[in-house]
Amino acid sequence: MAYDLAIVLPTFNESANVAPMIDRLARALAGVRYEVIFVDDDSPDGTADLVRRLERDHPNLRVIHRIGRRGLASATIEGILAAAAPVVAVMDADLQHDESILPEMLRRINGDNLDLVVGSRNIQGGSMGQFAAWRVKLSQLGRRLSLIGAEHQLSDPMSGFFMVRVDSFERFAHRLSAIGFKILLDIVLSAGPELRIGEVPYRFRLREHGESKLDMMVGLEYFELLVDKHLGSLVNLRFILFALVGAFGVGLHLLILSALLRVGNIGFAKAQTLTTFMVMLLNFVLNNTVTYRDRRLRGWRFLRGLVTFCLACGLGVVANVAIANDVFHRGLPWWLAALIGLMFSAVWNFAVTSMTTWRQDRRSSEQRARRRIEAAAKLAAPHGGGEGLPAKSA
Ligand SMILES: Nc1nc2c(ncn2[C@@H]2O[C@H](COP(=O)(O)OP(=O)(O)OP(=O)(O)O)[C@@H](O)[C@H]2O)c(=O)[nH]1
Ligand SMILES: [Mg+2]
Repeated sequence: MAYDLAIVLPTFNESANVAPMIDRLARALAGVRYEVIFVDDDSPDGTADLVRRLERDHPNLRVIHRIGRRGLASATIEGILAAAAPVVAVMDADLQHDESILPEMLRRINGDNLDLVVGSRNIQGGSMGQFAAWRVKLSQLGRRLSLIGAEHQLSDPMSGFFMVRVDSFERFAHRLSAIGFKILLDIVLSAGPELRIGEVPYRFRLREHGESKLDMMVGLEYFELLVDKHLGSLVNLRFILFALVGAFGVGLHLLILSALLRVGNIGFAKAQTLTTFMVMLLNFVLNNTVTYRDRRLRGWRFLRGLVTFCLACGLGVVANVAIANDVFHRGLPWWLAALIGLMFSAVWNFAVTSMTTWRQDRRSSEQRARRRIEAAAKLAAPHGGGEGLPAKSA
């Protein structure tokens, strides 16, 4: 069967929405030859298993089940590139996007020869519905930020509801940042001025089942996406986060130290030592949670990481003081000497901790993979005694 349209639905814990979503698509797309591709990141609620079960009665259903991966943008990209149809619609799987405009979007993308059609809540006929006031404000702020330096002035760049032509998408897919939640903005900022865009209004609905995945990280990833798109070739995003955490630590250090000196009955040396350790611990936790969230250390690796982090930063302090002292005595003003020392230790700390504390542990992930292969071989071997799978596979 040749499809005219694919619907890509990224999911994480959306099992309660799967069946209603499929029914609504069937009603909205009567007469259209379409396939539905769920891209699920191994949801603990069994979303992928549920789709697999439904596939038996719906030959146009498919699930891409990703293990050990998370991320809305990357899930969407994989879904689009897996489509057999020439045109793909991307929607949230939580019923918030109005599927009844899909035929109009399809008519526009084909009839007006467009690359991209966006479902917009901000043009005549569209609306944010009953969305909470603070979420509307947040969305508007995001929109304003996204417009800075953009070639296309979309009315709703924060929308997760759009339709794209696959051959156009393939042209710029390698330029996508694939960071965070805002894949439409990523597309528009990556594609260049030649992208032909249309908009169709829709009314945003409230989520009825399941939980929102929106959290602080989504906001952070939005800024990462903008920085990557505008300055990606000039700056290292991880270094910027690392330096911001460090700058926050310096401010906090001064605050805690002044509080300890005023309130506590301890001398300067003790207060300074105590504050240094507290701030180092906090910096480690922040970097582990935010800067290196994709390589987050847990359990005993967290403790080992804390030790290497403190050692690296300790050496950084020594080098910082030595360099600042040297340039100060060469006649530079005190503040410039201090800044040069701080810059050096930021670069040093980042370089050393990225190679020690948060180095990509290939050996342990290889060992994990080997253990998985061996376990699978045992399962595959009849009565546990056969030859099974080879112990090491390519
Ligand atoms: N595959 C995959 N899908 C995700 C991930 N995070 C969110 N999703 C899906 O992306 C869609 C949008 O996520 P939501 O949590 O609804 O985000 P939102 O619409 O901005 O927030 P609400 O309005 O509160 O629902 C939903 O279908 C989610 O299940 C992820 O890490 N991986
Ligand atoms: Mg939602």
